[in-house]
Amino acid sequence: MKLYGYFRSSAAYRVRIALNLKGLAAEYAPVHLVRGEQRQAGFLAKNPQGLVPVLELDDGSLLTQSLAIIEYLDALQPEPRLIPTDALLAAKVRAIALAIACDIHPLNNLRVLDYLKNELHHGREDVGAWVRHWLLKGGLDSIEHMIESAPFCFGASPTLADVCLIPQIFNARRFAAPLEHLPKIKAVEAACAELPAFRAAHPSQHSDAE
Ligand SMILES: N[C@@H](CCC(=O)N[C@@H](CS)C(=O)NCC(=O)O)C(=O)O
Repeated sequence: MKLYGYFRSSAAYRVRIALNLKGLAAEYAPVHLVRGEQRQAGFLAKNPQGLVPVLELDDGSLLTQSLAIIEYLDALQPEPRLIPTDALLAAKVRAIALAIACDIHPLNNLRVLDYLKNELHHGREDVGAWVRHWLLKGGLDSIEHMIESAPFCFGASPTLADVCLIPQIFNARRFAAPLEHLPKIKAVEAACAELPAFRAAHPSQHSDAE
């Protein structure tokens, strides 16, 4: 398998954590998002959306969308399960994952921030305020109340919820969003930091880290 990603991409970070938790190896192929490599024809042929991650399977199949990729990995290698078999718990896990992937992350994506800067001519301070606002308001502030137990979002082992939360916390810290008022989120962050699978997936650990 080959994972197309970018060290700081939180969506690719989710897939790296999932691969590591499952002990699956994937070659890493960096796509430099700031230089616009995701919009070049060669990459658009892999993902017409021009977004990372893309997981290329050994038979050439191309998978896009981090949550779809992780669902595929969970089916391929069921242990450890990231989406619980219990339907009620699975719905709760997916609710946190989707709150991050559908409601928080798209508002803070590179192309959205570039549009604010380059087309609408907002300055760096405005863009930072936008990011912090949408990260917290109805975002991490709400997820704090959706976390049910310790040490991970839903008990003793990490699920898709933790896999999505940790990269979003990384983004929050990168943009200096205050997290002091979110004790459950900080506790999950501390628990995940103990696991080699999460540590090895951190953006600083990748060949394209800057
Ligand atoms: N919903 C997608 C989001 C993918 C996404 O937005 N990736 C970002 C990096 S985190 C990207 O490639 N951005 C490039 C751009 O904005 O031009 C997923 O979960 O895979």
